[in-house]
Amino acid sequence: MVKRALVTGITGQDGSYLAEFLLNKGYEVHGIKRRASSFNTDRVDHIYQDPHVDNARFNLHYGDLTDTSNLTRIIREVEPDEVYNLGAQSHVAVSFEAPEYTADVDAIGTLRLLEAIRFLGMEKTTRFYQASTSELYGLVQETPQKETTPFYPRSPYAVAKMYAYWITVNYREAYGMYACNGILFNHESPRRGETFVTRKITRGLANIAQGLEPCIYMGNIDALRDWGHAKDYVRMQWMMLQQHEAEDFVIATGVQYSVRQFIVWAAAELGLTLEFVGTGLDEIAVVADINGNKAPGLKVGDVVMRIDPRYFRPSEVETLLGDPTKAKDRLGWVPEISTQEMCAEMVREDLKVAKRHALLKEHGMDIPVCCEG
Ligand code: NDP
Ligand code: GDR
Repeated sequence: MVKRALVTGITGQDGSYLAEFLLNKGYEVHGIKRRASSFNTDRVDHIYQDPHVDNARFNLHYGDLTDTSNLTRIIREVEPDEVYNLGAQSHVAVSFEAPEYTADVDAIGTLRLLEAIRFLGMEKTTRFYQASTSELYGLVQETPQKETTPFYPRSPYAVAKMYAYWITVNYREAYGMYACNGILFNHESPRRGETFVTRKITRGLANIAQGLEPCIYMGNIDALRDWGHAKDYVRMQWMMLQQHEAEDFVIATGVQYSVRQFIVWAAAELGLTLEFVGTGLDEIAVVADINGNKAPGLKVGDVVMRIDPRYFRPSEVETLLGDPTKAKDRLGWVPEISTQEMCAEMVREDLKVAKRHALLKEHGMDIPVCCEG
């Protein structure tokens, strides 16, 4: 029997990698995409299958986590064996700007899905994965953070995700559902959204190296994160749904670095040695040395990074470090790609795009460059 999976957030970073992974495992994959005024399926276009062809195993449905009847109808039609709830307003800083929407999508959206499964009488047959987050630990109560570490959320996003975490646990306990939380620490890739810090750095520095923009503006570069690769993490999302009993797992690398260190690595991949000068809001990063020919747009002494207070958060998560021992011991999961390798891959991919944009610009085309985030 071919297994059927329904993935919310399929157009996002994780959704696209998970869809590839599940297709490779032989699944029929259904995804929920939002209606937008322009195409929003870039990350899954390469696995798109013509729905007019018989036995297409990749199907997209219009929907939204704020729409109960729509979710219920899709679940009834698809009858999924597994639901992966990856859809979310996932940007922490944006959640301070749009707290109510974030709660509606991230918290109540999760309840809507669980309740639809229960309402349709599928609670004993459909397995449910909830994309929980290390942001739950917020103001950390213990280091490293593991499954038993108390939560202390520090943003509307994290508070909404805390509701989603507990409602998932509650449906497991109340209705015997196979429902579990993956408490995932930050994970990145060349497909990472452009306004998250790693991608903002790799894309921004690649653009600067090609002379497309002068400088990146950053927030708290002393923040410490445990960054893994999204490809490693979606494998674990699937593994969590294949067990005898539903349980919650922390997924992390067990190593942390600062945002500043990530900037240094990304610059090094472009042949640049940086010197950080000044402190606080006046800190800048200056090019101290250049090797190779990846950065024709720069010379020694150029400033490539400045601090802009607009990127500080009203309440910040300063440090996160996960302990993935349970995932390793119980499921044999270990991350295969290191943070530094991932950074290099992201820079290489962003450099390809930047070079192409530089070429277009040279031939008189106007290239929009935006690095808000
Ligand atoms: P992305 O931001 O890349 O993707 C989010 C997805 O959710 C997109 O497909 C987006 O659609 C969709 N979405 C947003 N709002 C709605 C809505 N109202 N209804 C339906 N779908 C919606 O996130 P990631 O792939 O990085 O993360 C996946 C999940 O994992 C998220 O829930 C995130 O909070 C969580 N998480 C992520 C971590 C990370 O480091 N990446 C770590 C821990 C948890 P569209 O493309 O149209 O915007
Ligand atoms: P995070 O990721 O908030 O951890 O949430 P993000 O990459 O946005 O920030 C990481 C850290 O970097 C600091 N920072 C900046 N962040 C952004 N975006 N832009 C900047 O200019 C900047 N300068 C410094 C931030 O303050 C923060 O400390 C991500 C999301 O994917 C969530 O959905 C997920 O749940 C968590 O990871 C785990």
